[in-house]
Amino acid sequence: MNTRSVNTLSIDAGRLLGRLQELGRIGHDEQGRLARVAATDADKAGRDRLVGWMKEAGLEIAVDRIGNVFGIWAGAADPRPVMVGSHIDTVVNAGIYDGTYGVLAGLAVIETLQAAGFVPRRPIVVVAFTNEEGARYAPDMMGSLVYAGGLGVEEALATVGTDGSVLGEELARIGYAGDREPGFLKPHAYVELHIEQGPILEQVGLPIGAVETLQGISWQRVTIKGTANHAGTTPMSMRRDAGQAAARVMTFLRDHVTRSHAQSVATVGCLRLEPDVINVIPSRATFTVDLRDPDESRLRDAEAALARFLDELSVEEQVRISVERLARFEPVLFDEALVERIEEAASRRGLPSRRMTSGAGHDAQMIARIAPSAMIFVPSHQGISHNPREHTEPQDLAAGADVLLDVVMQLCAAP
Ligand code: HGY
Ligand code: MN
Ligand code: MN
Repeated sequence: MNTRSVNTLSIDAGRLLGRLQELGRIGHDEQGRLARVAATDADKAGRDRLVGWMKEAGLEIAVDRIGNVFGIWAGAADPRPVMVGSHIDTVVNAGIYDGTYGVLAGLAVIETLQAAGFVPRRPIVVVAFTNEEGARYAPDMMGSLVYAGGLGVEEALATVGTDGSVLGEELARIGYAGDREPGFLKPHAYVELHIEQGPILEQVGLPIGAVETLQGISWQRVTIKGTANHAGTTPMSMRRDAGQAAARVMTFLRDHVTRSHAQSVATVGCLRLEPDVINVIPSRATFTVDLRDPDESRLRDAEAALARFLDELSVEEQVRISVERLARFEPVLFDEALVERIEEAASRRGLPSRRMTSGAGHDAQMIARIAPSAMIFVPSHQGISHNPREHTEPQDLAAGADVLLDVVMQLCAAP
């Protein structure tokens, strides 16, 4: 089998869709929300199901020390594998496609090539990286960051979660504290297929995005300490209200990014007030700030503007403010030759595509540190993601997987 017949093959779309639905039913919480949060029992259940499918495909299973799971189709001449994959951990109240689609489509690519008698020049590996979402342990994209050498594995394993758990203990508890050293496979290339999670492809009516860049990400946790006092007897002028101060930060962020540039975004996703009682002025506010921008200097400006605002705020509101950095990743440029392969593969199948920047963080941005990497996007209905209403049309899911198939075949056939 060689590349001439590269686009006569197609993945088994029915099996891919069935597995997406099946995995989407694994890991719901007591409120019925999909929550395969990293290193929880729900995550274990999803991992176990994925490993089962990998074994059925006859792949060698490897797990590294940060819990990244690899399905390896070994045996080729050249030792450096073509790597595909993404993550299967989710946020809370997640959709069923974010991450999971890239892992299951990667597995489908291997199964399709095996069934077609394709003999790859290189091993092909499908990977599910640990803790891409960062919902329990910061930073996000942690498993791929450790794999790429951007974070020490011991430091990562010692990370304390939002629930007080320790990642290394949890990975051991769920049976995924592996023995391979992160980075044990040096990819020839890494291609990640993912839903766009934004509105662009659907708005412009295109089935494929060739992702060439990924924006910068800044995560911080802010703690504001004021004074608890009586909600009824304390005059407004005498309050040291941590809740009011937090509210001013939230509106400052929105005003700052909307004033500065259409592409900048700011989110306060977590907010906790203490003592959280209706008639007590909050003594403490703890919240997270997620700032993102495709432009590194603009992102730095936003961080600096926030820091200045917090200094002024602490004086005006007579509160004490402390900030903890949780994650900081500069914008990433993907491999130009790989992006062109994605565009060409789509075009050969009659699928129009456009170049894009990813608004979301992805494992590809970390693996880009150690190997040529790029991403393929498919449309998200109404741009919705991190939400059970996340949806991509079956024909778009199949088309994206076929483009991945063709790119992988090209990479495995070329010297
Ligand atoms: O935060 C992100 O963009 C990704 O979903 N972890
Ligand atoms: Mn994702
Ligand atoms: Mn996500």
